[in-house]
This record gives sequence, structure tokens and C-alpha cells, in this order.
Amino acid sequence: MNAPLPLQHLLSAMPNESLTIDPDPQETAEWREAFLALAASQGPARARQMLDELARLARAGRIGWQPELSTPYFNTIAVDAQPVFPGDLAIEERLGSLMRWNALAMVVRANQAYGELGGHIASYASAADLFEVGFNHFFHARNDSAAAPGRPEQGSAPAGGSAAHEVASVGANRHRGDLVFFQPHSSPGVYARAYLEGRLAEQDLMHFRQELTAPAAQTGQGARGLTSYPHPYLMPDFWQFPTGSMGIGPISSIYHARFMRYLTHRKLLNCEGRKENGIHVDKRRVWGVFGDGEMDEPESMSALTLAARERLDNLVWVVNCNLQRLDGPVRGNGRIIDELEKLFAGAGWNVIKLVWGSDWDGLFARDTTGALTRAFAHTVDGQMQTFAAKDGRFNRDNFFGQNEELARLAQGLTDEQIDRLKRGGHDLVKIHAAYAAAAAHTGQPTVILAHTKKGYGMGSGGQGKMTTHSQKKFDETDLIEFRNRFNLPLSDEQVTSLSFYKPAADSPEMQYMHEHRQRLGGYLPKRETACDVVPVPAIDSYAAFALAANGKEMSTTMAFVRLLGGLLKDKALGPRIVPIVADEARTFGMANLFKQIGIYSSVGQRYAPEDIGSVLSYREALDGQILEEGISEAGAIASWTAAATSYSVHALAMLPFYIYYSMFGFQRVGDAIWAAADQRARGFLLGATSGRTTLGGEGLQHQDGTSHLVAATIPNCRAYDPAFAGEMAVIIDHGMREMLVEQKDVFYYVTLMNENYAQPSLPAGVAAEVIRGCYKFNSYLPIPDNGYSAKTSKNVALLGSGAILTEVVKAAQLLAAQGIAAEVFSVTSWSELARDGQACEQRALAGDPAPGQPFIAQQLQASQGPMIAATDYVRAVPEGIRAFVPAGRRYLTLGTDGFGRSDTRAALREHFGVDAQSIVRAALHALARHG
Ligand SMILES: Cc1ncc(C[n+]2csc(CCOP(=O)(O)OP(=O)(O)O)c2C)c(N)n1
Repeated sequence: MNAPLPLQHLLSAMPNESLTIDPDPQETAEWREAFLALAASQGPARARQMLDELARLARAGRIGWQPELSTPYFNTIAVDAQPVFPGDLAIEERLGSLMRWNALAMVVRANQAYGELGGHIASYASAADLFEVGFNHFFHARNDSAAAPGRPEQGSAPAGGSAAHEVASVGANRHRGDLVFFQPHSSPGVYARAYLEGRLAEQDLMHFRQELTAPAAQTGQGARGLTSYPHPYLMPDFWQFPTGSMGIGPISSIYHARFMRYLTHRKLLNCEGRKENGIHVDKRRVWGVFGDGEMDEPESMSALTLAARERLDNLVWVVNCNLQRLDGPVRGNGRIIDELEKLFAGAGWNVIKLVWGSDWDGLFARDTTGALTRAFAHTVDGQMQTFAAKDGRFNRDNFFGQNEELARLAQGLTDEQIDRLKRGGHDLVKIHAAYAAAAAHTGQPTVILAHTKKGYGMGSGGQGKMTTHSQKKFDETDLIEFRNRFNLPLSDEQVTSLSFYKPAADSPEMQYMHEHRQRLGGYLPKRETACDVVPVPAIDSYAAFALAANGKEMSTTMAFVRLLGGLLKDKALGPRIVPIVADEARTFGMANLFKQIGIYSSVGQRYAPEDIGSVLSYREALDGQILEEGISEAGAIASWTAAATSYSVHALAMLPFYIYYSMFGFQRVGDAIWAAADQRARGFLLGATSGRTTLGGEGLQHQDGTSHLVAATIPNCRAYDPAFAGEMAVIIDHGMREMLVEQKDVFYYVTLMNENYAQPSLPAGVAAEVIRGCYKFNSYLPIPDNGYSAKTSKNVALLGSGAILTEVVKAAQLLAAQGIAAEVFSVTSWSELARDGQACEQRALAGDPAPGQPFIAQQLQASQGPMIAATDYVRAVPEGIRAFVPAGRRYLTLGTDGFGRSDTRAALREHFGVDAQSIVRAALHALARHG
């Protein structure tokens, strides 16, 4: 895994503290010499073999020795193992400097105009070289269209690449692109590149973080506002992956890489390297550039072992170790690179440390005693940050001045040269070597731990400063210093006026930049949406049992699983379905699917399952369809997001159904769902065992009473709480058509219950009303036998959703028995009703003379008397429609606010006041007050 180090570093690295009490130094020296002689004469492979053998002996003898997972603070790739840099260093450095400048100018200008806009410079300053090497040499754009990759239409990019590059791009024609996750606070740098590439105009840059005031938002034309961070929702033709919320990018990148394997293994889309018609098509990779602070997020870490277990060698992470986060150092008193090295190596990743730049090579070569190794070994990151923030003189005195050996190493260097000694993540040659090694590595995911400086080149005011994360004000001196530092071809006037700079179209820089992107298939980031229409079968062909249930008893979960089984059998749609579970398939009665469609496993099934003879046998298979994610809701939702965005990322529409305990959805991984919404996900989330009282004995932590509240806040999420199988079928059918046929960017949240009850057939003609959120289920008139007359009776309208509708129906019957006429409305979606009402209101406020009447008002119009709404969710859910129910009538809501309890459904419903008796009481109370 790690390339060999020069021998003197091995020598210096080996002594450790235990040797200070070495009882037999002579013997120790003999062993060391023997080992070094072996390595020198027979090479590293033989040396490793010998170490393995010794380790085996130590283990067998219970010696209690543990190998260290960390290596010295050096580059993993030895100088003589570096490939020749395949580009023009000078041009790439000039280009990089221009990106840095334009990014800086964009942020500073925005803040000069409006101090409140914010923005970041320091993160990109540290990541710029990491990005640029990727852009120039590694990040492959999608290029699977018939046409060769063209130049961007917008801007003034020159036409035509060299003949050699045209040929190269033909070879790249069928590549569907790498997936690149950009560190969010570095977005200005990505915009700066798109500007040089001609994909964004100067006017666009002038509207960084001004999405609403930009002309495009006002008039639909002209400059558009650039989003703060990568937000596909807001720049749908540009950003692919939202990364603004720390941790979501990392975990998402792993599941995307795994999903590409899934598509390959299921023979839906080959993402591996291969020959096609005699042309080599490169393997598609996922590249993720993330922050070292971001690695603290549980989501960042939680799927590392999955990536290793799945041998995801299509995944490369570049961790930008600038040693700082927002407030201060990531590990002031330790070394984050060492810590991450151990962590990733322990998880089974290939680790490439990219610590020092090329100008350190000479120092290491001259350091025959290992003084540098020893110095780094006791330099913690907080100190390293101080070295970054101070000048060459300080570094000479305080780092190289630590002892004679170090001082001697620095003797030939001026203070300025010391100041400019590069960290690995700022050295294009070293970065290229690391990326090339990562791309060539097989059998494991790779992480590159790139040592950088936060605010690199931002001068005395920014580089390495504790406050640099949010620095966006530069005075004239700082700007001139920056110009000089990066040799920018700008006059003082251009600098102080923060002019954007773009070289002439025929300049070597621009030619070079375009040619390199042409070779890699075009420009990125770029989000595309064209994909095939997947036909959805007629609803009767798979859901007749639910539509005409005829009073059959079942739960809506059972009905859903049966419906899913039917859909999976459809020839066109079936293969596109991705059932996802987080270790709860048996809870939801899905075990029958194990055998029918198999559980995806990248290695098939290497064991005879205990239940092999059973029809429900646990079957893992290479082409298995179910994604069984184990107990990781964060993983399962990332997996769902990968499938739900396949239509865009892979131009292959897939339809994920992730079914889970509803409590562990929006509450547990709400932010990940929000990110999926940003990414315009299309798919179904099924919140099963839902409702605070419908899931009986499980108690407080399991009983969900809030998911619909949160779901309602996500604009492209359509949330439904159907009571009956027929309603559920209509909703799923409609959702599939919206997503697969009409290709709308929506996803559906549907709650399912585990309570068995008689399922009525869906009344004819109500399907459209089910989708809009409410239909009249039935009327319950006073029973004449009891001496009541319909004419003289009082009236109520009862609304209910999900399993509580059964309580509402019982209540209606009880009321009828007491001489009160009750009309029952099944509310399938409180949030859709509320949105419809809000839309009417908005139209009215906008002066529309015919804003329309809210749908819920229309539905309730013909009913009379007070309206009582009951759900298994907190009252705020039915409260959402209060403003839109018919005026002048009492509207009373019943819900399940408070903590859940373990008990029977009946006891729970009584406790929360959502049982039939409570509904009756509420109706009588309302009638008493308002008659
Ligand atoms: C979930 C989440 N929590 C907090 C933040 C606020 N935040 C933005 S950047 C940042 C520090 C990032 O540090 P690091 O990952 O080291 O990146 P750097 O900018 O230093 O390169 C924080 C805490 C966020 N964006 N997302």
C-alpha cells in the first residue's frame, strides 16, 4: 500500500520510546541492520514478507504486539515513484492563480456591495490546487451523447481544439462522467473556473449570493444569481451534488459509488472500465473533496467500512487537511492527518498521505539523520497552523531553529524560500502523483490526506489565521500583496477595483484549459436531466386487490408489500425498482421478496443459508435487487438518494422505495432528506409502523407523531397518510406517473400502518380527490329506529387520516346512534390541502380576481356543523388547514402531542384523545357551543 521510504527515514522512524530503555542496544542494532540489508538487497516486497512472518510468530506466541497504523509524517509516494507530470506546470499555475483571483474578487465584491451576504475565500484558497489537478487531468465529464463535446455556448471561449484532442474526445464518447463532490465553501473557485471556461458570464459572478435580485430571477433573462454552496435545486443545470451540510457529501459519495456497482452488477448500466467497439471506456469514479473538520461528522465516518467491504475502488476521497475548521484548529493538540490515516487504514482504505511539496524533497534527501522526522513527530497541528500564519523568518527561527541539524538544513534557503516551502496539497506534481496512484489502485477505496494551508496566499491578514474562515474583506495593501504573490497580470487599478480577469481566447492558458477539458469529455460540474420514460403499468394490473378490497382485512403495509410484489413483476418497470430496507424487511412482511428478487451482494452468497429449504429463504445474489442496508438509516437514505437521482446522474431512471420505521425517517435523517430534495430526488419514502398510537407496545422512542409535520416543510415532497389500501394504491400509481412518465422532480412520503382492519373498496371516481388530499368517505345519518329524524338532527363533519380514520368512522356511528348526522371525510394529505389553500391565498394576495376556492373548502362546503379533525400525529398537522376550511364553523383538532407510551392501541388512543369516544366528546362539545 505505502511506497518505500528512503532508508535514512526508516532509520530515523524506527526508534521509539521503548528503545530509551533498550536492555541490549547491540542486539537491537544487529536486528535493524539485518532488516535494512534485506530491504536494500531484496526490495520492499521481501521486506514486507519478512515482517509478516515476524508478525505471525509474534501473534502465535501471544507476544502482545500490535502494528502501528500510522506512518511517519511523509508523503506516501516516494519521489522516485512519482510519474512524470503530464502537463505544463507554468500554465497550470497561471490558470490556478486566475481562479484564485476571480474567486476572491467575486466574494469581496459581493460583500462590498452588501455586507450581509457572506461568502468564503479561505477554504478555496486551500483547495484550489486540489481542484485544478482534478479539472485538468482526472475529473471526467459526461459525454455519452452522439455529438462530440462542444464548447460552451455562453461566453467568449474560442472554438476548436487540436486534432489530437478531437481524437481523444472520440475515445471518451461513451463515458457517462465521474461524480465530483466539491467542498461547499469552495464554490467560488468552481464558479471562477466556469467563468474562464465561458459557462458563466462576468455578470453572473457579479451576482454571487444574490439569487433573488439577479436579473434572471426578476425577468427570466440575463445574469443569474450564483448559489452560496452547491445547490442543484437552485442551479439545476450546474451543480449535481449538494454538500453544504457537513457530512452529507461524504456519506452520499460512498453510496453513489456503491450504487454504480449495483447498476453494473444488475447489468443495467456498466460503470466499470471496459472496451466498447474497440475503444477503451474508462471506469467511472466518484471523487469527493471534503474538509478535515468535516470528518468529525458521524455521517462522514459511518460508511467507511462499507466502502472497504464493497471494495469500492471507484471511490477517491481527497481530504483537504488545512488543519483548520471554522473556529480554530481541527486537532490543535494532535495531528489530524495521523488520526485520519489510522482511522481510514483501520477501516480498510488505501491511504495516500500527501504531506509535503516538491521543494521539501531536497531537504529530506539532505536530512541524513532523520531530524525532520523527529521534528514533525512532536509538532502538533496547532503549532503547524502557527507556522502557516507566520513568515519565513519566524519559521527559520522556530521550526528550523529547534536544533543544529534542522538549522543546517535551512542554511541555503532565504526567508522567502522558507516561507514558500509548499505543503503537499499545494504542489501540482505531488497532487497529480497522488491522484494517479488513487485512480490506478484496485480493490480498495482510496483516501488522499492532502496537507494544505487554510487561506493559502491570503497574506498576513488571512493565511493560517484563526479567523480566516469567514474573512472576506481585503484592503488595498492585501489585494496588491495577493496580486504580487500569485504574479497576476493585473494593474494596480484592476486590483483595487476588483476587476475580473479572463485571458484572451487565443492565449496559451485558455487554449490549454479548453483542450484539457475536451480530453476529459467536456465541462463540469454539469447537471443533466434527460432520461428515458419508464412506462407505468395500468393500476388494475397490479393493485386490483387494493382498489376492490371488499372489506378484506389487512394493514396498509401488507397491501403495499403485495402491490410492490406486483410492480416488480412488470417487465419494463420491475427492473427499475430499488427496494431499500434498513434491517426491517421482516417487520414489514417483506421476507417473501428475499427469494423472489434477491438481496444485492457484490460477492453473491458464500454460505448456505440456515433456511435454505424455505420459500422465504434469505437469498443474497450479485444481481439481487433489494438493498439491505443494515442498521444505518443514514446509509439507507444515502442509498435511496443515489437511486432517486439516477435519472440525472446516470441518465437512467430508477425508482427507489425505501421502507422504514417512520420515526427513524424525518426525525432521524431529516437533513439528509432535505439534501435529497435539493438534489431533486424522485422516489418513494414509506414511513411504516407509523402513527403514535397505531404502533402499540413499542413506546416513546418508536412512535412517530411528527413525520408529517416535517415532510410538509419540504417543497418537493408530497406527503400522504392514507387510511385504506385503495387510497394508497392510487397515490403510488400517481406518484410513479409523475416521476417516471411526466418526469417531475417530486418525491413521495407515504405512511403505512401495521394495524389490520377491514379495507373498503375505493369508491368510484374519487382517485383525483385522493391525490388532492380529501374525499367524502361516507355519511352516517341518525338511525330512525332510535326515534331520530334526519331532518331535525344536528350535523357534524368528521375528518380523519391514516388508521385514525377507523376511529372517526366509529365515532360517526356512535353520533348517529345519538341522533347526530355525521359526514366522514378521509383526508389523505393534510399538507397537500394546506399547500392548495396557500396557493389560493397567494393568488388572492397577488390581486388575481379569480384566485379559486381552497379544495378543502370545496370538499366541506356541502357538509354542516362543526368540523372535527383527528390524526395519529401532533395537532399541528391538521391545524395546517385551519385557514382554509369553510368560514363561520368551529374547527376542532385532535392529535397525539406529547411522548408516546408502551400500551395497547386502545389504551394509547384513549390516552391521547384520538379514539372514537374522544372524537364523539369533541363533536358534542362543539355542537353544545355552536349548535
Ligand atoms: C452540518 C453542518 N454543521 C455546521 C456547518 C457550519 N460550517 C460550515 S464550514 C464549517 C467548518 C468546515 O471546516 P472544514 O471541513 O475543515 O473545511 P475548511 O473550510 O476548513 O476547508 C462549519 C462548521 C455546516 N455547514 N454543516
